Amino acid sequence: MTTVGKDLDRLATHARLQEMAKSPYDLTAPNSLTPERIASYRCRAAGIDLLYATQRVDEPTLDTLQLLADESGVINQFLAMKKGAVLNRIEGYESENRQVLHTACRDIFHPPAQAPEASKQATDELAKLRDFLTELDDNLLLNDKGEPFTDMIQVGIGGSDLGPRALYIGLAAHLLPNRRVHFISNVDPDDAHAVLQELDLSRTLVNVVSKSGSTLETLTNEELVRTAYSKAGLDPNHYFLAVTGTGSPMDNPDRYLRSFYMFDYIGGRYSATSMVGLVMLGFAVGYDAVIEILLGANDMDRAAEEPEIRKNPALLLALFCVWNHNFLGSETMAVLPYSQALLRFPAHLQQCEMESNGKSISREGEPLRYDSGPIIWGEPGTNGQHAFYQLIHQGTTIVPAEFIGFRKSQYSQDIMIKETTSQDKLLANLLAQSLALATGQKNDNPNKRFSGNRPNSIIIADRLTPYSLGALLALYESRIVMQGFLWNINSFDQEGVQLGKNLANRLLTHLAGRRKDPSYHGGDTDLAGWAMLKAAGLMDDEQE
Ligand code: G6Q
Repeated sequence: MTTVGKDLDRLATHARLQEMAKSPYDLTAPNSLTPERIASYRCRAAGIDLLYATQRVDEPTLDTLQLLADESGVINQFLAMKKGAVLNRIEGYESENRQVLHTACRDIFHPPAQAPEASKQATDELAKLRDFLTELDDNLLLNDKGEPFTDMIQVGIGGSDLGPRALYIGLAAHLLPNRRVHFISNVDPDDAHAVLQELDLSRTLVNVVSKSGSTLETLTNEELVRTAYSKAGLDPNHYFLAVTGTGSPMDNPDRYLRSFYMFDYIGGRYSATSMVGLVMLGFAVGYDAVIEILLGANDMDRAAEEPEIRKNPALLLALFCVWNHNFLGSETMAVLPYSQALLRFPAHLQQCEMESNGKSISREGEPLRYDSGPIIWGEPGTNGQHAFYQLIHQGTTIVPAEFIGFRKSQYSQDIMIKETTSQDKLLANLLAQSLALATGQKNDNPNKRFSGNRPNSIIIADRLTPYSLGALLALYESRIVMQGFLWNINSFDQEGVQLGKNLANRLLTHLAGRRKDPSYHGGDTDLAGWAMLKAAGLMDDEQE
């Protein structure tokens, strides 16, 4: 089953939106943000509210965005994806040619599953995980000295690190007693050293996560950590777990205490709800919390099937991105969580969005005639307010923003000062920023003038919990793939990272060659690479 899309600029609605973009809704006009508008420009799914009165849209724009969604068949493509269509492909060219079934990992609550085989594989892995966690909880699985494990190191990079790490930090308030997780991702040896030096290795499990089982950074770090265990007199095979693709070079259960699997049809950056994230999260927050994450994600996945844009937050967010980016001309987008626990969520979204949608050819291999994915960036508020918000408010570039907040704090440990809690202060700031960006401020002094009309949305839920975090993750995953459908690009491969990897390997060949044989000269075959090594001072004896 394959699904072919249509280029954005070949849709009839494209020209209509271009026309509308000449005079978008003016948020600075008197009475533009009426209480009725604020109350009604709101959409809810899986416990998450999306407030969008501060976007530059009105009823005619929304109606036309609805037509755009219908005409591009975005929801049909989303449904096809969930049922196992081969969407990771470029028509007529060599490509990964795979299904895209991360949603199947959580389609386990409402049988029959949409992609039954994939959901069955997810359920089987979950059962293995539950057994493993029960052994740990019941002290049936102990270290060589008969003590329980208290720590875990996750070794992985990219999709095998960012999403899982963002979720772990997001759920630190839910940690089981005496459980902590640490991450080693960078091949920078200092990253590993900093983690290893503070741990009692004898009570630490190591979860090596690599779908391909062949990633340089991860394999290097695995060896580094294995060496540390051996030096400490510990047998690494009694401490190391693997999460990998079936048949990968890491699929070697003899080397690991346990092996868990993820599958070809789950892309790295979409893999946080596969074993890539769940083994570590199960250790940290327990199996029940893992199920809650999956439930939240599945509820949002189901809500994302809704064809009416006003009832589908993922689709609305995707359409606002296209509206702001392709029609109103913004180049970047800020994700601004008003929650310290979401510290690494923007970093995860950066990968998810930019690796997925940083493309310049269509699914037919043709150069795009319009922009695809924006640059994504962000930091938690209110800290960001004291850093880069100046540019968002008064800079020459318009940065559409997405604020994320929660009505209640995670720990409920708060202080009342001047009749308001810290949580009140946090949320008042979030709402104030949204209003300030939208409405701006007139002033005779140009230095104190705010132009306004800076579009933004608010995503708000009751509290950051395993359920709401699962729903939030799925909200973003779905909006990112929907944007890809609207742009008619393949959001599921990442050929753009290959060239740098290949060149790094070539440079490593030179370094190794020189280390083995001082007369080795790589400049014969690689003038530029060799010259770069010399200029950087990595070929000391060749310095002029
Ligand atoms: C994500 C990418 C990439 C990948 C890493 C790690 O979609 O494919 O970030 O996750 O390169 O790959 P492995 O899991 O195979 O080590």
